[in-house]
Amino acid sequence: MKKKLLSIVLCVAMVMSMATGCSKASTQTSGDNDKLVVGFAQIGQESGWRDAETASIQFYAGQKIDSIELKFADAQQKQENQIKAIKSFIEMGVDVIGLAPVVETGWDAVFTEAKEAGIPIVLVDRMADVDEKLYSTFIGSDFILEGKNAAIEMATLLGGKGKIVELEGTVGASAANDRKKGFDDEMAASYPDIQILESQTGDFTRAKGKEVMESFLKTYGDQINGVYAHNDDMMLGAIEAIKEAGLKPGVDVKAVSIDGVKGIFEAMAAGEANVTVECNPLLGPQFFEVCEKLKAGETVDKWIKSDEGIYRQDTAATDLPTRKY
Ligand code: GYE
Repeated sequence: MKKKLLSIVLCVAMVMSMATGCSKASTQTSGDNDKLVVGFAQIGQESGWRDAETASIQFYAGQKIDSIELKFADAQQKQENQIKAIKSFIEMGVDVIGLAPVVETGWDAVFTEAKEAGIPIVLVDRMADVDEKLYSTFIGSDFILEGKNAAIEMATLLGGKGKIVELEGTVGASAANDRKKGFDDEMAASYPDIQILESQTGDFTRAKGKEVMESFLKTYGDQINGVYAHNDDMMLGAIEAIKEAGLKPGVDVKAVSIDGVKGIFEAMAAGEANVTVECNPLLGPQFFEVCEKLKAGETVDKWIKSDEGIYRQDTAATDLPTRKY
């Protein structure tokens, strides 16, 4: 209950800061100078995963209030808001800009502005399709591998044969493009008897995931043997739709998704989902470590990969208490 109240207060605060434009990003500061000043342009609050990432970043900065000043902007899933936020960070003269790019393309101009101002850009959790010289590093996952692993898990659940539907993430997002590529390519290459009936975006949200699954169920009914979702939130929505259609998620319709949020572990423990391929959102410590290095003029690896596992129904109940997000 307390948590809910806190998130409502946070939402209101974020919406208020957006209402006056992204240049009014929220700031965690104690008023000292000589700190590491970081601007972070977050995507929004579309999923439990993203809330966990935001919390990780804000918590880390909050713990180091004497040495870190964090300017945080929530773009409500709009690229134009992220661009505005980056421009305002450039104007403020921050040391480093962190960005989780909502979509892959369209960043060249604003990244060039940052480069000309001498401010390094750190891509966090999603990639941008720009020249390597325009950003310092990407901290995040191998989405193609996640998609491939999801395909192998689905094929195992179906015994190599069946019909499935796919719920894609946000159109144009690297996490959606590559999770689709990894999954579809692996299916085409290794599992000729599994047919992808249809694939549509659910925008990484639970509500959209449910809505799209409802329409898949209307079209294909009990022909659907499995659903692959690019994130757990969409799967949680799809599970509701499957139940409302009188089918058993996890049994009649196998469920494989990506992220590893608590909600999907609960669903797996209840037998309503089968597998989640982990994607780590707790990137705060790594992010600020990289920012410190960049401020000190050190070079960093171009891709700092996350270490991730695969979790299945059989261990979900014992795994659940150990999950951090
Ligand atoms: O999987 C999804 C989120 O970019 C890796 O974005 C991230 C994805 C994550 O909304 O749940």
